Amino acid sequence: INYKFPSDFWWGSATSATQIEGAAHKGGKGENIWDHWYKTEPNRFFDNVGPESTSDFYHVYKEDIKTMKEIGHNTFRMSISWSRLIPSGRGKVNPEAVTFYNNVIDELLANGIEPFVNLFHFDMPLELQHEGGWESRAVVDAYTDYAKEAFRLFGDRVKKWFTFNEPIVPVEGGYLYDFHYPNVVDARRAAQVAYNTMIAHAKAVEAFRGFDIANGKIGIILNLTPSYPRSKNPADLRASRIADLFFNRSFLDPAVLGEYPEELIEILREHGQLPVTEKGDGALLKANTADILGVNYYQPRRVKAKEYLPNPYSPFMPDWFFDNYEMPGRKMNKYRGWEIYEKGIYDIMINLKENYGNIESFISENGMGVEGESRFIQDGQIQDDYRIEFIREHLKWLHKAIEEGCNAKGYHLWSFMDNWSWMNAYKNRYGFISVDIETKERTWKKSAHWIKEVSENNGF
Ligand code: BGP
Repeated sequence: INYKFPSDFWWGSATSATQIEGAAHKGGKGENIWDHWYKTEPNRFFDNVGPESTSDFYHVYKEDIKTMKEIGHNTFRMSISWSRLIPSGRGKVNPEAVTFYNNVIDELLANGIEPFVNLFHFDMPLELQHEGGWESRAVVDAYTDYAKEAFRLFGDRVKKWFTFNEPIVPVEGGYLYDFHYPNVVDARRAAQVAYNTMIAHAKAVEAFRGFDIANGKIGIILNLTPSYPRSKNPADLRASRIADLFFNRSFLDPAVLGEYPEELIEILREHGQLPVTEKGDGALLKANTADILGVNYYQPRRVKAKEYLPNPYSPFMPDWFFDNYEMPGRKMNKYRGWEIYEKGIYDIMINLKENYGNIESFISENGMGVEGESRFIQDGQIQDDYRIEFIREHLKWLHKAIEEGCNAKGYHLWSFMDNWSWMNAYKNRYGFISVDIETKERTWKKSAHWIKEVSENNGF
């Protein structure tokens, strides 16, 4: 074995409630923005497939958890659906949801798999979105109550908690670039959404500490996309620094260091984009930094200085400061259209070590989406050698980071099985396990056999 990982390394995979549970209108679940958006604009979704049944985890979780054990998982990342647990977002708890999540958690533990539980994966309860979603401080309070309810119900068994998955994505998708509901394009409102999400995070962390959960840790999951400049010339360097401020440090700094970067505040102030704050927010953020950080990494961001200056009369956008840069010769995942740059995982970890107190972290998502994956079926199995190579090359860089003292504790593939994804529905397949979307039948891909061996040997 050339690459041996620490003996307590976490091997697992990541999922989210909306993407795997299905039963969107069953078991007493309330509607969230995805159920609603699909109902009103089905054409936005690939193949007109919505979140109604997805991979049916709600009904077949036992079988899936058995498979997780068989492929060597010792951890599993899932999310709780807010609108399943508390159908209108605040108030009454749904007893069927409590039973469901209790069953899942107990089944995982009985199989020696530690649940990593995330509270929010893009799935705002519809009624709260109608109240203003993350633009509203009342919604922040409703989220804090929901988080408390989850800690109270499941904190005796769940020890790893996460407040949000990729909180920048609802900001980009819902308030800047029109790929999530509510399809607003307004940078100032986006800044408010980002800020209030961060306040919700800090309030949940504060509440968590009040529960005194033995050995419990709480953190946040961020999609960190290292921002690489085209060249070392000052204009390119500035462009990449500002992209980093907007898309990484806007959450990373307050979550881990307890404060926003000065330069980001200055830019927003200069352009009249500062969010509304409340007295005491600064102290709240400072006192409630994360214990643990999940890192989702798919692809880097490459930027260059702006070619044409933005029209000063057009509405402010982060893109005023940089252009995306298509580096010649970069390696692409041609089945998904994303760049593959394995060393990015190492650069992220070194940055966390050098600038973020070497916070305990792990890869909470990394993976390779493939469109039309059934074309790789041979002998009844998807021969996903490309995925094996993808994972292996990323793990090599993670291993190097660990050898150099980075505090990286685990690796979670996106995803355990093929699942429904936001606008893309079942277009991009990510799983170790393939799912027939008609019959819901599961089949191991070649990578499932491979990860079983890697996890059991704790290396390769
Ligand atoms: C991440 C999300 C996941 C998942 C993944 C793959 O950003 O946290 O929920 O969807 O991306 O993306 P896609 O399905 O669009 O290829």
